[in-house]
Amino acid sequence: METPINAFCFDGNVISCDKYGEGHINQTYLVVTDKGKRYIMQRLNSFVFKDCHGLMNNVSSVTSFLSKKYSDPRRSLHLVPTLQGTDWHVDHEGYYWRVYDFIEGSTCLQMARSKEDFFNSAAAFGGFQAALIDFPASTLVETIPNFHNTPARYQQFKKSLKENAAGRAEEVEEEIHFILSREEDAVYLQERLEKGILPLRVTHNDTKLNNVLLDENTGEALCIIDLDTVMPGLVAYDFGDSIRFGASTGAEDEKDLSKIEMDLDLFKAYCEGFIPACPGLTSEEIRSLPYGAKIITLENALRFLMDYIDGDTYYKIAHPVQNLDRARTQIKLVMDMESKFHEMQEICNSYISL
Ligand code: ADP
Ligand code: GN1
Ligand code: MG
Repeated sequence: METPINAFCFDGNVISCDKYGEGHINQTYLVVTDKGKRYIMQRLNSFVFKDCHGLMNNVSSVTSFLSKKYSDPRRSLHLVPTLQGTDWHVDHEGYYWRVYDFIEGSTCLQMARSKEDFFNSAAAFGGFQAALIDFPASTLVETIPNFHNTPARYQQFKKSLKENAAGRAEEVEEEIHFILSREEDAVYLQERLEKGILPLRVTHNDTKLNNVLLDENTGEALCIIDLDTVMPGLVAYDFGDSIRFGASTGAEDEKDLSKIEMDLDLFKAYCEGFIPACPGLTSEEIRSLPYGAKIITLENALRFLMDYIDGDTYYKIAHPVQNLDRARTQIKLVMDMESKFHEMQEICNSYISL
């Protein structure tokens, strides 16, 4: 793929530009110059994001809002301008490109090394909520409509089953059955949102552990990254997605399902970091957190399985059954969360002040 390195104001001459990171969506490159400066350059996935212009407006306003709140430049993402002075570049094929300063001295984890790592990531995601509490939410476009509307995901899933585009549905009947058997459970959050019981906040919506950078020396969280899905949402989904990914005892695509569990100690550590850092959570919001964990895990199981059935059109894959492997870990996690649900509720509810 041709990369538009001449479009951006890099400090020095570019000496390398290589694929980088573990994200499932965008094409990410590490750019290095002869002055030793490093950058993250990304081509947005226009299949996933239909309104890249609106998305970049969101990212541009959120990053400039956050950079005013933090004196340390490593605490927020910083967009590098193009030679024209814009925050992004559109190439001749219509693809959107952006460049961030590389956050030096940071580390990005695929799995927590300790409870402290997970606690630190939780405090950072809670702090992200706090930092955006006065952000003008109405200026944000919805970069993926109904992104975490789980009942709407079920409708998409059923459509995919009917179309069976890659002819794989017969092969995964057991997994399909599991997803369909939990359809009623999936409405809990959306229903409470529609009834006005749960409020919308400006949320991140993709709170995986690898979307936060930690200080490589102290392990403290430095910066929340991957702001493509920052939009109004429910706090339970942000909480839940972190649990889904970071409290799992195995990788998202682990083939050996006996290695997959939701670790209650990690769950507890996340609550300790996240709940106190989140400003003004209502009792209903706190009560909704364990549901967030289960429902977003179910939603991810559905989305991975749907992509497998569709023929792998959405997520990047490294081998032909990776989406199915991912769906299976998520199903195992949902079952494990169901068996631990009462304990999860007790831990969360202990934060409700009487
Ligand atoms: P995707 O949407 O595909 O997940 P991300 O924006 O999360 O893309 O970026 C992919 C990876 O690139 C991250 O997981 C992280 O390792 C790295 N990364 C992204 N931005 C930066 C940055 N500013 N500094 C250092 N590493 C970064
Ligand atoms: C994608 O971009 P990345 O890899 O951080 C996806 C999330 C999924 C996640 C599963 C825009 O996140 O919704 O939960 O993969 N992002 C988008 O790992 O669809
Ligand atoms: Mg990411």
